[in-house]
Amino acid sequence: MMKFDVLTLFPEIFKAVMGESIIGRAQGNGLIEINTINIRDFSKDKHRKVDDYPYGGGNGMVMMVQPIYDAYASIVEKCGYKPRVIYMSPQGKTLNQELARQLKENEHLVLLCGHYEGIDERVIEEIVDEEISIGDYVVTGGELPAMVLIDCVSRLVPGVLSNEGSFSDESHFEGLLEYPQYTRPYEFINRKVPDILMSGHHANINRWRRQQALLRTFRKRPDLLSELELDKQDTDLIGEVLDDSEKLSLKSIKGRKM
Ligand code: 4H6
Repeated sequence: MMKFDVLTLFPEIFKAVMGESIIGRAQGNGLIEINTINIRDFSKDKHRKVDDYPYGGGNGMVMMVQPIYDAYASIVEKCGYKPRVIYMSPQGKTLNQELARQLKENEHLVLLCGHYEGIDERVIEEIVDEEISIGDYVVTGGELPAMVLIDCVSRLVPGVLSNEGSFSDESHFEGLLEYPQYTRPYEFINRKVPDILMSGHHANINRWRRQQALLRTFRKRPDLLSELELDKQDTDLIGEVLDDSEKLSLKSIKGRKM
């Protein structure tokens, strides 16, 4: 069981989005738990105010220390220890599959979602252990990034994906992109499924899939390929399907960080 507590002004978004599909089922199965804590419930203001004007002037509003700190303290009080707190922010370390694997090792994570122009720096200093970004762009609140992180980490929790180990085979496993997938019908607007997949020869199919994964990664994301050590088998495999100029370019990225 992995537990996520989310500090947010918009708890309903989480209930709606994370209540569906694989993540919804994982919650139902007790494999993960996602609790939302409405920061506004901890406002001491009669109008439930949680933001104020920035000291020094400037545009927008800043989320106040007190409601966030008290919301966090309510979690600590309930669980009896200080769980790891992650602040979703454009200034954080970029989330990738490697970081997701590390995060999965935590039994309990608290995700802090900012809004407006962000949060008073002092609450970040006081409670935040790690700042994480989902990529180099800005969205209006930390909620969507938090949901991306929860989804990405939860699918690594054993049992969450019905087909156990199906994630080990795919996408960023070993740093390669996924091979192409096909299902019925066999023919669609003159495009047939590759013969090899119809052959029933599983060794050849696995070899072809590996070749396609290498080829796609080389063509679409050469930056990922340059992070990997290709052994001779893989180099020969992709070499079968590259033209001469691609072979040269593969040589130039191999063993060199781009
Ligand atoms: C913290 C600080 C995360 C959170 C500022 C959050 C992108 C990511 C936010 C802000 C986020 C990411 C508030 C600054 C709106 C811009 C919420 N955006 N912003 N890349 N936004 O993970 O104005």
